[in-house]
Amino acid sequence: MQIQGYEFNISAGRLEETLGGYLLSGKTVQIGHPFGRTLFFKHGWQSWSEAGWVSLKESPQPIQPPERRPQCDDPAYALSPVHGGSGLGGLEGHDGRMLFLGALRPGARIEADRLYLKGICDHETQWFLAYGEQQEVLTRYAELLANTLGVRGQQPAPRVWCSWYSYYSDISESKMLETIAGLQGLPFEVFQLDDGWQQNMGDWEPNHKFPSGMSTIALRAQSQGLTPGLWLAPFIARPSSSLFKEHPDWFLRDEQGELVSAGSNWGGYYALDVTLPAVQSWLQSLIQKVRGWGYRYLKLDFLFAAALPGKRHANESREEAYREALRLIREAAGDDVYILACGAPILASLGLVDGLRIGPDVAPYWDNEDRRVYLHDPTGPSAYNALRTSLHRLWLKPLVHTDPDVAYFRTRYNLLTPAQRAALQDLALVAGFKATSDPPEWLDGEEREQLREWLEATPSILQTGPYTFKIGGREVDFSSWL
Ligand code: 9PG
Repeated sequence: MQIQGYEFNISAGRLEETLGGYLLSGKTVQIGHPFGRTLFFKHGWQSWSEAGWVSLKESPQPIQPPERRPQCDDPAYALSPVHGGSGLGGLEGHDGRMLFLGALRPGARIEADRLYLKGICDHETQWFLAYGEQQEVLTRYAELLANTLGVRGQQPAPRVWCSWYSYYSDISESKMLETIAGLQGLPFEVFQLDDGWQQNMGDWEPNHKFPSGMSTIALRAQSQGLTPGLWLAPFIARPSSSLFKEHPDWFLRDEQGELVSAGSNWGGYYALDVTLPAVQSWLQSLIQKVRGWGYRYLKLDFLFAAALPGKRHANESREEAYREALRLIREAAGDDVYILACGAPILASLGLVDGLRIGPDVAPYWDNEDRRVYLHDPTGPSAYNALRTSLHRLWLKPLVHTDPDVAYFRTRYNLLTPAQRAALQDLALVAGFKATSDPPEWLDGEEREQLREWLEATPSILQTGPYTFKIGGREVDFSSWL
């Protein structure tokens, strides 16, 4: 059929017109297109997975080394010879507009080659098909997703201080109490402890560096008007953890009964089978426990692990299993707890979490070329990788708070140029989520003042093109960084 002057050959169960495009239904749908080896809008599976335009002229290259694949993108498709993405995707047409296909439920794959754009799902679903300007089709898709998956994060996102991108896991009670004290006079709303407080991945109890227990930090933050925040990775555990040793049968295995690896850092770790009733009650008590310690902002990380391919106790699709586990967590946390999902399958998290990390980790340096170019891995920590993927996920803004990761104000321990630091600061403004990890004592007077002004500012944000914005009166163009 003809759409916007182009001939597309559509096969789908049903097709009906909707505002801005068409609704298709079926487990698989296929659109023959006339654009040849054009650009493909790839949308990676989870927070850290690549999102951006890639060329169909080059074959997809598997991420190296293989052990890293489970935590980079959907490992089910790590070796796919065809370009693909998760949930949604598109092709650039001859006139620069976009042929777009997006599923209205989680669990779908989009594939593209020089002849077809395909949608593949393990269950019946509806799809939105459109041809138009990138901004318009993505905005319309977000509206449709809001109806099927729900929306959270309507109030402005909180301003967060997070311990990761300065101290990494080298945190302690005394250091954190000092940091909280130093934050006085800076308009933060959340003080979030990151990785480094726990005994082990899986054993979510304070380690020896937090001798008075986790409530101490929470109380001190609160007494200074800050919401206490805590990082945890509820769906994973290391083999050295007591959790794993006591319950090896709680962990996800493949058809052969072998444990499914969830990733290779920390000497490797495994994923819980979140459909097991015993695991579900363990998860709920974990969340109630940290709530009891006083934390009201939870950065839940490595969430993809619950949706990895494997054989589960309950016969649900993997993204349904994940979504159900998130629902149980939300129920245990209560509605007044802010949940930031990180390393999280994107579509399957919508409607259940308040904030969503939309890119890989930033770093105080621009590129991670060894991994990005030679190992075909665009998910390594770097300002560039974070900026690129986050920019291609801003269409999610009407559905959830979109977290592009922290911005830097410090020059200490930082290789970013002033312009690169400014790009990350602006990215946070356009994404609507402001966070930093800069310890106040690392900032000189001028840097502290810049941070304060940035935290206080509430400029109007107008998107004028895929990569161009008006922030207040200022024109900002991110395309020169891409
Ligand atoms: C804490 C960090 C921070 C950060 C998260 C997440 O080895 N890896 O592939 C790997 C990927 C991401 C990652 C850490 C390790 O970062 O995004 O903000 O919370 O965990 O460990």
